[in-house]
Amino acid sequence: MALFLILLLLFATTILAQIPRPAAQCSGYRATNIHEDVSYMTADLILIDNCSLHSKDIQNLRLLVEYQTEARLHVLIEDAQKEVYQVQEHVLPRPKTQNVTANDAALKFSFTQDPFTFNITRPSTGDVLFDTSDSPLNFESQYVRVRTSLPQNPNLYGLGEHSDDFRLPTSGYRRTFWNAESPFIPNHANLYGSHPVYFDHRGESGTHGVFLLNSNGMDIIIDKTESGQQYLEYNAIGGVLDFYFVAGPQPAEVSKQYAEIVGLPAMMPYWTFGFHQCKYGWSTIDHVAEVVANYSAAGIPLEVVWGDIDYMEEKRDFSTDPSRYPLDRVRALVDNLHQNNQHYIQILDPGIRRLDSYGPYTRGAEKRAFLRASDGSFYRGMQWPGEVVWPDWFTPGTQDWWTSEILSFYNRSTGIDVDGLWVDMNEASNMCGDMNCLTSASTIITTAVGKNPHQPPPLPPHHRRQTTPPRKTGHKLGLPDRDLLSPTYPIASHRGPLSAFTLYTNVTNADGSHQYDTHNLYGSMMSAATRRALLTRTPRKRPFVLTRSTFAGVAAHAAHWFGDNASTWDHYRTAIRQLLGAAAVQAMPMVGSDVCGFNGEAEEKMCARWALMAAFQPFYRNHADVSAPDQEFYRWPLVGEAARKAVGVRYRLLDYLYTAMWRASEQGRAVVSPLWFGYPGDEATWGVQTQWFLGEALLVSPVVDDDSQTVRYYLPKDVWYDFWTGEKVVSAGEMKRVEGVAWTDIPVHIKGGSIVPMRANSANTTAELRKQNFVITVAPGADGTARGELYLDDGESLDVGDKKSVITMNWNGKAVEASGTFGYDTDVVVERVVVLGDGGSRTQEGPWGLRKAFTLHL
Ligand code: MIG
Repeated sequence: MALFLILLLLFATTILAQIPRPAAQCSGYRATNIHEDVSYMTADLILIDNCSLHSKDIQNLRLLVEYQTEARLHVLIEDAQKEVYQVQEHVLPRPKTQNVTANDAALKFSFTQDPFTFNITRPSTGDVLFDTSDSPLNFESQYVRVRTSLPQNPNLYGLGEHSDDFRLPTSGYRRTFWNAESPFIPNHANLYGSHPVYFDHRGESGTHGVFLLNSNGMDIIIDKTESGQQYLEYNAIGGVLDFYFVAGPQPAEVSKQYAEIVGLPAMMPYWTFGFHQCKYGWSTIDHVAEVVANYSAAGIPLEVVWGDIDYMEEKRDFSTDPSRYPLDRVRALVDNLHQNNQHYIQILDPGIRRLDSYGPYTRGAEKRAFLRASDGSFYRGMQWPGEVVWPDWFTPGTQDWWTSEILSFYNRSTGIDVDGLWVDMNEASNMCGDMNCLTSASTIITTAVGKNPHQPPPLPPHHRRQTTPPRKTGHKLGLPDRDLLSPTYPIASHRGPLSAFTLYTNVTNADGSHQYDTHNLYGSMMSAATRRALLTRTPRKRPFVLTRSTFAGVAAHAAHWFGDNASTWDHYRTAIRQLLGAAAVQAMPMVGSDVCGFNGEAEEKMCARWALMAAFQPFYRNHADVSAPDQEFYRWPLVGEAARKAVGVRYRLLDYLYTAMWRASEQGRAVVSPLWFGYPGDEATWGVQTQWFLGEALLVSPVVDDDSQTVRYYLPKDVWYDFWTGEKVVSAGEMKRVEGVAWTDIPVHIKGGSIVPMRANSANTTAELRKQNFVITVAPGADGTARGELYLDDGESLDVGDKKSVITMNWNGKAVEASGTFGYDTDVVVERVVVLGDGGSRTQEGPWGLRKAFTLHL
């Protein structure tokens, strides 16, 4: 591992040392045949002069501009022949246009004709949001470039997945999109997912979002020209320019508008908000049973236990190791968990062992479910089980096969009754370091070989050849005659060439598209296929899928964790930045890091802090590598104490979190947001990346410095209440410094003007939690009023129909009026209302039922 790390670092530094080249100027395109209507316009774009910077110029382009909604403007520049690859509609369904009149829209498109350049403005303020006039566009077969000028030092966020600052650097910064297995989540590197969306926050004058719907490998450069002009530049190695601009103007509205484009996140089952424990390296089922027992003995609620690849026989999907994880013992454990209202999830990898005696392989082969090399044989590579083939998600046969393997292995009466599935290695990760699987540059391969006596000899070079099936124009599946292995424009992937450690990019998918264009979609497609399989297995319940690799829109199918971080304070802080990027910008609410860190040894105090911090983040799972010591919360007294407190308070707040999740799945409202979402005009908030809002009422401000008991956090100008003591804090917009924060404490504030529903008591499982009554906490704002919301349903149905309650609560200084819909039948009541205020809190005992509207008088 150490050698691997060093190689990785060497490689990353070589790449990072290169400064982005100044973009050469070509003459670009001329707009002709312009047709303007009230809600859209079209034009032909004709190449002015050959330029061919990196590949062949495309002569004729077509422009479409659509005023899709008042807040959303669509700008598509595609090749006139419609051959260039575009993300398949079934992979990412496009939002429908509502054809609003340009005059009613919040954004305005303008252009110059010769050369063609365009800009996007916000007429209400006159702000120029996007402006390509400084450099005409390049649209080549393997290189697409467009650059926008920006105001100096803009506040840009997003462009995940990365581990860098939440507010992106504004000079010399490059973001590469190429999904890659990325141990230790290095900075300034492409990680597991690609989300070409950024938010540009301009304080009082508004926030907008820019999404480039393009799955090709790309570098986005944020820098300044020699003359000091700020810009952001897209350099893609294929695909079209399919831009969506959303107007906000409030940051929270930009989140919603983006979620509407890529798809609203799937509603999560209630139990998935419980605490999860995982570990790579639980070598026997007995060990797992011990962990469960230890949690129980330690009095730390454990909701979900996970099975990493340890359960498998020779690391093969859909198998259990007969001696270490005998099927009947696994079944017994799962039964036991279920009897105790706990849950079980297992991992699946996409690499399928190529072996004639292995059913999942032979059945997949029959269904033609696997990717093929150019000679027609199955495309092969190396993964944990040895030589593998990979599912081709672009053919219906693959879904059938995947579903039927899942149905049979996870059969409730004969197999393992999992409650959800975890899909890993789906970048897709290939342990072959080079094109012929000959590289031993990475110790990963040696490890794999060492662990697997059946390692086949290196693969023949038959994968190198490339064929292009004859096709009609208009298919949008990719131009012919491209160099699908080594395009001239080298994106800066920290794993090296495009095909290194993944599927070779010249592999053709069943529909005729190529991995070159679809690489970044592999993980999302596997997530969607797994979700569909779970829906077939249990049609009326919400599936739960956790995925490592992602693309824009993945949250409609799956939750996501941030991959293989390390057990360091640095990655403890990184987890907050990643949370903000994913949840607030990329419309992925159900996310979290490996709590206490994946690689390396977790230290007690750090793990205690992490246990507390992650309790206030949506997906809450402790996980570690096979080479890391066990790090369950009960292993240290301090962490145990922190965890009991953390899980306890999280569970009391679970319905508050669940309500936020429901809002996200209904409307795209962010579950987690940065301070500036709440205080867009307050400049002091724009760079904050160590605090976050959970829902709209709770501001979490953990201690973030290494081994420190001092915290500095910002409280914007407002009325706040200490979450733990109820003490009122009126801030003029101040940095607070608190010393002596116990290792079992985390600062949290309630924003004035909020009502927070909480369960009166925590419980050992979420099933028990659902039986607890509520306490309503009212935190009046400066004007003396407050509002909040409570969503209730059965916690698991895919479609709850009318059987839900959406309760709006308003405090007017004297009473809480609760109204809304009350379709969820429950005996649970509001047992108490607490109003926070100057001289301490006032309490009124209930009960008030939750079956109809009620008023809580004080
Ligand atoms: O190459 O399944 O990110 O969470 O424990 C490592 C074993 C493979 C990587 C995942 C990690 C998981 C591990 N997997």
